[in-house]
Amino acid sequence: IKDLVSPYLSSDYKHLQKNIAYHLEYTLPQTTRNLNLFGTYLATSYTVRDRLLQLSHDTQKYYTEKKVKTACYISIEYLMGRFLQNAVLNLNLEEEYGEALAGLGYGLEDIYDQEQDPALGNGGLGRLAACFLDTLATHNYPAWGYGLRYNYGLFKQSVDVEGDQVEKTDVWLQFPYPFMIENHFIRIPIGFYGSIETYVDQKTKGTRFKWHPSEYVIAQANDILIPGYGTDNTNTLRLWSCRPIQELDFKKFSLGDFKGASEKRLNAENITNVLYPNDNEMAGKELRFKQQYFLVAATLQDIIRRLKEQKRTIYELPDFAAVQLNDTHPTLAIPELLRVLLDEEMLTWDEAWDITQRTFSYTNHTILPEALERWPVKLISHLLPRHMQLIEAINWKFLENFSENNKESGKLRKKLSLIENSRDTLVRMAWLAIVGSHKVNGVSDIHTNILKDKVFKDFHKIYPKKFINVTNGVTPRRWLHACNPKLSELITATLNSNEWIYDLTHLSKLREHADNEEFQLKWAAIKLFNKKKLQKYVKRELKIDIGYKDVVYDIQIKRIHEYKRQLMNIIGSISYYSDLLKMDPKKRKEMPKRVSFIAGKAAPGYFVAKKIIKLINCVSKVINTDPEIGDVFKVIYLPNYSVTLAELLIPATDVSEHISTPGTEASGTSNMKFVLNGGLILGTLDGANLEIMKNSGEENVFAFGITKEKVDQVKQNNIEKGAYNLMDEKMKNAINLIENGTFGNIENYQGLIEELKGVDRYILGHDFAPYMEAMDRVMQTYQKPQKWWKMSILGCAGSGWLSSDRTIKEYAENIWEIKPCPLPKIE
Ligand code: DL6
Repeated sequence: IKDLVSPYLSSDYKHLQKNIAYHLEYTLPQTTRNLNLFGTYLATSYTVRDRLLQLSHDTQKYYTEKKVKTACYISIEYLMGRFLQNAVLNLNLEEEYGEALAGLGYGLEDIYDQEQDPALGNGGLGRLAACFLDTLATHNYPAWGYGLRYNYGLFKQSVDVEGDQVEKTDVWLQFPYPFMIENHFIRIPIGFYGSIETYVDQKTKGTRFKWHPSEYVIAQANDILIPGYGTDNTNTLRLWSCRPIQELDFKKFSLGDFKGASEKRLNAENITNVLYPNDNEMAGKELRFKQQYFLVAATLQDIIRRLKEQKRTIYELPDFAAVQLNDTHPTLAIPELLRVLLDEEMLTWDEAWDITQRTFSYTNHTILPEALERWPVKLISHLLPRHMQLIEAINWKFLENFSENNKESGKLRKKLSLIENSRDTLVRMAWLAIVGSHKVNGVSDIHTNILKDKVFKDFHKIYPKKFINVTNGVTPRRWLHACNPKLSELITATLNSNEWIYDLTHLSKLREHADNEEFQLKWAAIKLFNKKKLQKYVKRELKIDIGYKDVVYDIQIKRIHEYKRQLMNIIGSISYYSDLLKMDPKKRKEMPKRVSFIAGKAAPGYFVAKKIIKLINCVSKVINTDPEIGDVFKVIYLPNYSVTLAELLIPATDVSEHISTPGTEASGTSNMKFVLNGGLILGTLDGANLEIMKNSGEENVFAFGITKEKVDQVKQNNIEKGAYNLMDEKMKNAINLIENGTFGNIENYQGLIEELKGVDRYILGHDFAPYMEAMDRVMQTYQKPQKWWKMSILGCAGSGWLSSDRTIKEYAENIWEIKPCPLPKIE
C-alpha cells in the first residue's frame, strides 16, 4: 500500500498548489493567468478527488484481499450536502489547503462557498443515509451506498410577493460536479416489459421460467468517494444514471422522423431525470416505479458481479453482502434477487428464498398511511411480469406456511396478504419487505413500538425476533466539528482531546463544566458569534434587520407537513403578537425578545402545506412591519432550506421546535443536531425527542403535551364534539384574526381553518395551551443565563448517544454482521 502512494499525492502545501495549477491548466481547462474563484474551486476539488481515488483503490484492494463482508445500503435518496469541506476535514488537510489557496490569493471558506448543494433527497430519510455513509467510512466498515444520480435534484424554492412558494428546477449538473466520477467500465443492461417463457429443465425435469424483456436501458455507474475522518478507508457511493441502449434510431432518422428517432433515448433518460419531491407521501407514478426497479436491478447485478470477481459462489451471497433496504422504495430487490437466483442461477425455490431472506433487511421510516407504498398489480404485471408472478408465489407460500401453523380465520389471512384487494388490486410493499428480510427495524424506541403494536402487529406476532429498534443518529463530523468550528475547538480544548469527534460519548465529560461560570461564558460567546452570522445572512438575503444580543433565536426547520405542525407554530406567533399589541407599550418594550425562524419546503402538489407557507409569510409581513412591535418579536421565513442552510442555522439556535403530534414523527434527526450544538428542544413526547430527554435529562428539555396513548381519545372527542368547541380561547382568538383578514384574504386559508375547526386531525387545538405555556417557560428561562447555559451544556454532554457512529455499530452488530476493516496505516 505504501508503494502505491505516488509522489503526486504528497500533501505539503506547495505540492497541493502545483496539483491545483495542473488541474486548472489541463482538466478545466483554464490558465493560471486568468484565475477565478469558481475555477479554483473546481481545480481544488479535483486535487481532493485524486487523493480520494488513490485511497479508494487501496481500500477496495484491501477489502478484496481480506474477503470482508460488506454492507450495501440501497436508498432512493441521499441528501449529502456540500462535499469539499467535509472531505478536506476528513483528510485532515485543512491547514495545507488553506496555505496552498492563500498563496493563490483565495480563502478556503470562499472556495467552499462555491460548491452547490447536491440535493438528491427530500429530507430525513436521505440525510440519514448521508450520515451513515460518513460513519461507515470513519469507522472502517466495508460498505457501499447505492442510489440514483438524478439530473434534477430537489427543486429550488423561493417565495413570491404574495407569500407563495415558487419552485424552480435544480439544474445541479449544469456545471461539472468534481466529486462524481462516471465509471465507464460499469454499465449494466436493465430490462422492462416483455413476456415469460416456460420450459422444462432437462436436468431436474421441473418447470423453469425465463423473462424476456422487450425493452432495455443501460445503468451507468457514477461514483462519489466517501472519506472517513482520520482514516484512509474510503468507501463508494454508486449512483446510477439511465442511458439508452441505442442513442439514435437511424431508420426513423433517415425517414425524416427526427422526434421519433430520439424517442427511446429520451424515454430512457427520463428514468433518472428527476427526484420525486414527496416526503412522507407515496408518489404513485409509473416513472417512479421504474426508478425503483432500475435502482435495485442495477445494484444487485453490481453486487453479484463483485462476488463472482472474487471467485465466490452465489451461495455465499449472504456472507458477502448485507443489503439494507432504506424504506420500501427498494423492495423490488426481493423479487429481483429471487428471479436471478431461480431463473439465471438455477437454484431451487428453497435455496433462493433462504439466500434472499438472509441477504436483506428493511428499515421503516414512517407510519403515515399515505406514505406506505402500495403498487397496482396491473402496473407491476405490465412492467415486470416475472416479478409479479414471483410476488404472487411469495405471497402464496407465506400464507400457506402461516396457515399450516395457525388455524386462524380468513380475516387474518386477508390482513397478512401481500396483495390487497381494494378497489384496485395492490401490492403492499412493506409487507413484501417484511416477509423477504431477516430483520426489520424502526428508527426510534417509540416508532419501533408502534410498528410492533400497531402497524405491523400481525407480522410481529409471527416473527417476534425479526423486529428490532435502531434509533437514528447524526454524524458529529458535519454536524458539530465542521459546522460549528468554534464550539468544536472549545470542546477539544476543554476535554484536552479531540477523540469526541469519532467517539461522541466523550462529550459526557462536559458535565463537569456545566456550572463553571467561565466555561458558560465561553459557551455563550460562541452561540452569540453564530447568531451574528445568521443575523448577517438574514440582512443580506431578506433585507430584514433583526437583533441577536439578548434575543432568543427560536427555530423550526423541516419539511412542511401537517403532522409536523408548523401551523401550530404560526398560530402561536399570531396569538403572541395579539397579546403584545394588547400590552401597555412600556411593558411591551421590556418584554424578552424573540425571533421565530421557520424554514422548509412543501411538496409541490401538497396544497395544504403550501397554504401554511403562505400563512407564515403573510403573518411575518404584518408582524415584522408593525411599528408597535419593533424588535420585540419577529417572524422570519427562510426560503430554500437545504443542508448548507441548516449548517448555518443549527449552530445559531437557542431553542428548536419539534412539535409533531405524538406518534407521528418516526424519529426526527435534526433535534439531535440542535442538542449537539447547545440548542434546547421545545418538543412533544414524540420520536427521538423522548430519547433525547432520557439521555440529556428531562429537566434540560422543554417538553409539553400528551403521550401518544392519549391521542386517539382526543381525536375522538374532536369528532364527537367538534374541535372548535373544545379549542383554547387564545387559539380561537388567533383564528379569528386570520378569519377577519388581518393576514390577507381568508380565502387563501379556507381549507386550513375549516380543518382546524372541524376535526383537527393533528390535535393542534388540544395542544395549543401547553405549547404556549412551554414557550413561556423558554422565554423565562432565557432570562436566567446561568440556568440556560447549564441546560445547554448538559444537553450537549448527554448527546454522545445520538451519534450515527452508535447507530451504525448497532446495525453492524445486530443486523449486518459486518466488522471494521481498517487499512494499515502508512508510515
Ligand atoms: O429516519 C429518518 C427520518 C425520520 O427521522 C423522520 O422522522 C421520518 O419522517 C423520515 N421519513 C421519511 C419517509 N419517507 N419516506 N418514505 O423521510 O425518516
